[in-house]
Amino acid sequence: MKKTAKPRNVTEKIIAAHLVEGDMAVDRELGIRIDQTLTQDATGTMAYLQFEAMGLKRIRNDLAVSYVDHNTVQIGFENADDHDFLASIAKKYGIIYSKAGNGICHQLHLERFGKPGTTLLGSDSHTPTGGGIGQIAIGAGGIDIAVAMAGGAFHIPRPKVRGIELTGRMPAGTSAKDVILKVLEKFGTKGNVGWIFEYFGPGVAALDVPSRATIANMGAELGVTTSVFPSDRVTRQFLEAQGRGGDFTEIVADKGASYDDVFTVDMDRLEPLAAAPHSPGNVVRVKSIAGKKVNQILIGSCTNSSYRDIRTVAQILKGKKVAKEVEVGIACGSRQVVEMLLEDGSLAILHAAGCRMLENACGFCIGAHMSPSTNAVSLRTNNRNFEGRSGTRSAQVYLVSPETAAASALTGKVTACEGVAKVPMPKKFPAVDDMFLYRETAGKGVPKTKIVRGPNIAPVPAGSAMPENLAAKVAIKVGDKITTDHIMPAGARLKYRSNVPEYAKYVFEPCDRDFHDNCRRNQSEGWANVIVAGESYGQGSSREHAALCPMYLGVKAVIAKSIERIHRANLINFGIVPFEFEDPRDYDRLSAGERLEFAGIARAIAGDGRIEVNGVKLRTDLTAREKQLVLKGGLLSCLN
Ligand code: MIC
Ligand code: SF4
Repeated sequence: MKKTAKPRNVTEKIIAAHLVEGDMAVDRELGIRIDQTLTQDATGTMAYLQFEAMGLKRIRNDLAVSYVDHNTVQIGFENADDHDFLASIAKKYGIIYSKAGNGICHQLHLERFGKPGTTLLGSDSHTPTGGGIGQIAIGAGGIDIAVAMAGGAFHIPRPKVRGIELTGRMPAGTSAKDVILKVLEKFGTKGNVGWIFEYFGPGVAALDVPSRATIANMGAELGVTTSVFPSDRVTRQFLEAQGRGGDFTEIVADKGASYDDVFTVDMDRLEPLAAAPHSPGNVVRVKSIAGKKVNQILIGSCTNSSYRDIRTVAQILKGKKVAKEVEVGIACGSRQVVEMLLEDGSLAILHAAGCRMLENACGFCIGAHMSPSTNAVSLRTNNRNFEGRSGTRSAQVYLVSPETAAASALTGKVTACEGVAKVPMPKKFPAVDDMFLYRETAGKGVPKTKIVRGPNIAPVPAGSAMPENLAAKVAIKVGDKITTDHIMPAGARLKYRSNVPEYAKYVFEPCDRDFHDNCRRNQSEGWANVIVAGESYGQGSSREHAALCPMYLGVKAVIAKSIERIHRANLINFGIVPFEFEDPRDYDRLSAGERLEFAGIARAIAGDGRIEVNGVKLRTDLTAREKQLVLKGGLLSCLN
């Protein structure tokens, strides 16, 4: 009898088509080919310095785009110097460059470049936004992007695929943001490492691409590898309207395809939700906080800045004024969005309602501006509300849908939206591409280009090989759910991203201002440094600086109850061992300042990853590839 192929889900199809190392049925780690890469300026400078160090003439993947959207405030010379550096690198190596003001990387990539069925690797944790268009789109550290641009594979743990079945239709006043908040309510921000969430079911067809992108985007908060939607009729219409019908491929799960687990969201029963301070996983009903006085409302970010989102807000605010005491700011995701809002009169509505129109950039989302006042309540449509990320430690930030944000703007209090007309997907989106540079030399480059390097661009520091025995001190002991915003703060410090010695001065600034000096002192006395942490260490961003700067300060190991995916990969890429406690209760037995003797650490890493230190049993579960990275002092040392 003829053997019929096993039915496959969308994830399996795309990964199988890109597999270059490993066997999907048996191996722990898979190597996949990367078609497209994206960087943003805050992580891009390092990625390109690392790419330069590889000595290639041009990029080797299909498409690389360098976006400038994070550091656009330009107080002082640093940001502008970085932009010049990025532009010159792009020109030289065949990368498309998106100028500051063009928009937010994920929104722009979805509109202009994302292609169903391809792989996308981005130096930003919200790269999975591309899952909304049927891409396997993954966030990673800058050095992984550099390797992918050089044609190298990217390694992921063999995914477990959770099918998220969408049934029913969203009730009035709810939207995609409420769907992903529902998923976050169920699965939280920890414990999802290694999973891919794939959306399926009858409810999917009713979601337009921007809504799918919102859900895939904020899947990053779950800590999953990525999230993905099928590429279907809706995807085709979106691409055709973008003038990119040729980029469409249908990718849907086969009949009878299975998942490792299934969770159903009955959208008929959805209600407006919010993530309360200080975690995207802290989900509450909007009803339960209704009437709370609000000081600030900010709409935008890569989660909710599409034409669909801002047009919805305009419909709610039409002919009305925002409440007198509330500050309302709106940042569109791209110039295409702005152009459409100009054309259909939405911008005039928002202006007349009393909104502050902000630049098409990350801006408020990363605390680069618009910090709220002391103890303020700020309602935002972005994806993260970690303590202090807004720039104001005492602020209470709630994450909500654009519908809830707009309804609340009118009352000055948390208010659920009772309903608003659905924004029809435009038949045609205008191509507003003039702030993309070097498209004509994409993939080829202009080799003679001189790289512009201002004084803020410092060389990438090198790692050191793991010694046979390690004498270390616990430089800091932190608790559970420490985010990369705690480890390497952004906001006012963001401008030092291309200058590791300077940026390293602020490692753990929100937790312990003496961390840098303590590490330096330990280093000068011949000790290595160790970080001790609780559950889910390194949540949030892909910023490799949260590993690179500690490496620069002599950190050789992190000992935690658990470590999140991207951060774990970044630690390994910079030669820092990610240890976990065999018995999490032993966390209580280690204290800050304690001396730790790692006898035979290199042997343990090369072997089964187990070691006993000061009577505490630790383990690190590394693949053969990862062992090499840690032993040699990181990825750059292995490449050179
Ligand atoms: C974020 O949302 O935290 C960021 C800023 O976009 C980061 C990247 C960075 O730290 O530069 C991310 O999500 O990876
Ligand atoms: Fe930018 Fe915020 Fe999106 Fe990060 S989450 S890419 S800071 S808009």
